[in-house]
Amino acid sequence: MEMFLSIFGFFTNNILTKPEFLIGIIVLIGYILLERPWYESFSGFLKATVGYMILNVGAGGLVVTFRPILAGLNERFSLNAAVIDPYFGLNAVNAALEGIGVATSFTLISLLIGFFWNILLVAFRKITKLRVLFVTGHIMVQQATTVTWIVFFAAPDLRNMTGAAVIGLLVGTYWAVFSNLTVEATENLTDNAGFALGHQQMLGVWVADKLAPKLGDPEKGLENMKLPGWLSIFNDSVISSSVIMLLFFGGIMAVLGEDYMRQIDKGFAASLAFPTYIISKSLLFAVYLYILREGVRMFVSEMTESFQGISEKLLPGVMPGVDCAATYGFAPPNAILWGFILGAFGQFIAIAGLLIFKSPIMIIPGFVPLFFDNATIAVYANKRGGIRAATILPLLCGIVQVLGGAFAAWYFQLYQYGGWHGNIDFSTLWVVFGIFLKVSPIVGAITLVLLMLVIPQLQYQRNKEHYWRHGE
Ligand code: ASC
Repeated sequence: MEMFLSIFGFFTNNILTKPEFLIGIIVLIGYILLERPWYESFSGFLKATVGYMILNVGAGGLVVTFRPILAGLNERFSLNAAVIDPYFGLNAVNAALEGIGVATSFTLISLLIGFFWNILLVAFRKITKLRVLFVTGHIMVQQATTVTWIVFFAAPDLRNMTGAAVIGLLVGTYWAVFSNLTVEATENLTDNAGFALGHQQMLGVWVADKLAPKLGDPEKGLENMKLPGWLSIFNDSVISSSVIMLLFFGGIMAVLGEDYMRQIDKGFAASLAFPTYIISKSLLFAVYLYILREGVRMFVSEMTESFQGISEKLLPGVMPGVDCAATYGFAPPNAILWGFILGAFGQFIAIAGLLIFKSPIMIIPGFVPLFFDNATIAVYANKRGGIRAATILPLLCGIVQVLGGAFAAWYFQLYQYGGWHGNIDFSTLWVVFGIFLKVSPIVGAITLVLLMLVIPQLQYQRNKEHYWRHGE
């Protein structure tokens, strides 16, 4: 048992939570199966791994730089609000688990069970009709953690290994089924690049992809939006993201004030003036977005090519579920910013609603759901319904993120620990799941898993001919 656990520990810490290696190894295997010379396979491994690491530098830089600024509003003004952001959600759950005297390692056990369950579901794809292996490790950690709390909160009797198995089955089925639900939309967006989403807005993307054509015209997309005269400088995404973020985050930093920023940011050199600090911090947005897109380009092109090997020879019809940022290379850059702005509008409208109706729960926007969910929804919405869909859907998503997040923070009692996961699937789908589980833990969990497993069957029935695009 000891050895088993240490092998699992090694696997979790070195491969599962390091998606760059998981992707790199998948690419390597793909090239070997395509019988490429060893040096080409090796360079494919390196380019995919480095590409993913570059993506991580961009995404991580955005998160680390801008998350504390939004969250700072809470602390600076003692708002006692819950921050809707998966990193705050993770801390809240760990604190809550400690609060009820339960080891936080349950979250990792559930994560492993979920991952292997996902593999099994895909291995039996002839029966399950599931085509995607979720490989985004840091997201799996966050989601397994939140679901651990949802189950342990709903069913105190399940605060044990049986509970960990229930959580693993629930979350693993969610990974397999909902990433599978994004296949068609992602293939359409990327012109069959061979991956699906393995992230936090998979239901959101499916809904957006279905609603977008009803809301607008794909011919009138953001890529065709050409601003006239001097405004044309904003057609360049470096300019538009710099200016927008200077206004948005610059404004917030100015409100937070120099003293507070010096307090929370140890990198704020004593010799640096506040205005210079604000400008350089805000411009980092454009820098990280640029880096992120370069990384995406590098690893996606390797993955697309090598995955033919896997889908032809090893696992016909299977594809990886990857970070939402992978889709940003397939959209005009202004779609990403557009989603962010409209999502922010939506969130502010909903927060104003909470204030006006004197909600006992107050919410502070979290950077991760605000940016990554809404940018992703806008990317898919724009593809199928142009600028109108890319305007309406992130706006609605922002509203639901706040209202659903407020309800979840209250219902699951994580409010007192300061945060809730906050991504759109966790402010909608998982709230409903949680209520279900509270009413009837074991029967509820079995029913939910079975209901989820029906979804790919329906997808298959509707689209038998093109379902297995890469063979089978
Ligand atoms: C998340 C999360 C991140 C980002 C990143 C986007 O949900 O936890 O760090 O989105 O995965 O590229």
